[in-house]
Amino acid sequence: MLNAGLCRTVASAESMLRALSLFSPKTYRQRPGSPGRAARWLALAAGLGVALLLAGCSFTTKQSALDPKGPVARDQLHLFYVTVWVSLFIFLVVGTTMAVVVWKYREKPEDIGKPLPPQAHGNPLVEISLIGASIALLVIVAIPTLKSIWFGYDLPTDQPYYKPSLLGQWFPNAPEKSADEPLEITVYGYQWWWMFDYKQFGVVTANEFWIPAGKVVKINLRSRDVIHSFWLPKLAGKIDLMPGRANWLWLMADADQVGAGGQMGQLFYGQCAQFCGEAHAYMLFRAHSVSEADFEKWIAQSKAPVPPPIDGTWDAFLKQMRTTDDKQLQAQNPVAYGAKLFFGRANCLQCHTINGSPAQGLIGPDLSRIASRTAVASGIMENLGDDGKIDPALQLKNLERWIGYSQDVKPGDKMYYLPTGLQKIEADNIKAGTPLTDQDFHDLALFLQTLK
Ligand code: HEC
Ligand SMILES: [Cu+2]
Repeated sequence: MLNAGLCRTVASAESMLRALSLFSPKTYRQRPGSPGRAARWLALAAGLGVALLLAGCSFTTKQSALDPKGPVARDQLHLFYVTVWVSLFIFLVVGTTMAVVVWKYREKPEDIGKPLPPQAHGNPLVEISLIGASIALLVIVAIPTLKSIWFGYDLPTDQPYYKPSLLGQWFPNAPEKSADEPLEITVYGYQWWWMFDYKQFGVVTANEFWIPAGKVVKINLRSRDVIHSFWLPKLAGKIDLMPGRANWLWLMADADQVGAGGQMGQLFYGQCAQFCGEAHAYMLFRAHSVSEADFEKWIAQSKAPVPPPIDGTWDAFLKQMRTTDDKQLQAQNPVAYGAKLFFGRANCLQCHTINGSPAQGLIGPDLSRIASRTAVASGIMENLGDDGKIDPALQLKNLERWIGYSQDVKPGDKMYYLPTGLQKIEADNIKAGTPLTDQDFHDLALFLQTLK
């Protein structure tokens, strides 16, 4: 079995090589089993086609590690290029030697039928020098690799180049106890979304996070279930989030990376880079790099409790909701009706948090400021219009679709399939004769859109 497979592999490799031997001597080409002229030209055309396709690659796409915008990614790119140049050198030397030997010692018409030349062992001097050269090349790669590892594992807060990066040095409202620390964000990986916890400020967000441009940020990497990997190609990565292990990394966006200003800032795109289950490919995230002033505003706004849709306290609002008629409320105040569903029949509060409200669920993303996000469901449904701003109509459509049909958008997602998820909630509502309708999903989405 194995042998036959091996033979077949060797045979097909040989015929592939033959197909490419466009310029082999006529005698060889005319042997039985050699591919015809058409096959050879086809092989050449395929090769050129691949080369053309590769030429279409861009270095500056959204998730290109070849377009760094911060010191860590720049250092990683430098290491990458060292490796590329060394490998290219090896490739050229080996490739050229092979090409010369194959051409020089090829089978010529007059050789056909002659016995093979004597088969001898190689030259010891050449072999030892090749081993020496390989070791030298590995050392050339190892030195910048080690430097890079140390660079990534030392918070550079004491380097003049990065000053001032300690919270107290640039953030007048920094909490007392963390004034001598850099900004820290603890990232929790979930199947299949991200939680970003700014413990120093008591602010939590999900799937999109905000950083001040030009400041060192320490990112603590934690997992709530399986292994994930944090990768923001233009800034830093990839380091794993492992259950039971306290990994971390630091990153910094260059000081000029603030986009058009405001809280949108400059967007950076990232994703989970470690296979983590069914919806792994849909586990994306985004970073907004903003000016210092906008970052402070963002923190202040994120700390503020969310008011209920009708003036007063949440308790008073929910009490009032109990006595309202659904149909009437839906017609008069769809946002309030959406909130009523959220805290009632649709049971969204068991998994989601809205800051300052009775919804304090921890199973799904924090929704306190869901309407300020540029995508829904960890980066897979785009809210941005062509002008690069959040398009409210598009966002509404995305939220509606996600709430009603999340399992179509992101197969396997836990919002639907957990034992307490929407699948179960819908089944219960259907049993009670009050199934959720598309209009309900719409009103829920309208309510979420008020959470800016
Ligand atoms: C069983 C727990 C659970 C329930 C109940 C639940 N969700 Fe979720 N929700 C989740 C999880 C988990 C995610 C993350 C899914 C993903 O992206 O893989 C999520 C994601 C979301 C998102 C996307 C958040 C973002 O950052 O883009 C929205 C919006 C949302 N839920 C709204 C709702 C609404 C409205 C309800 C009630 C109808 C609801 N959820 C009920 C668990 C739940
Ligand atoms: Cu993951």
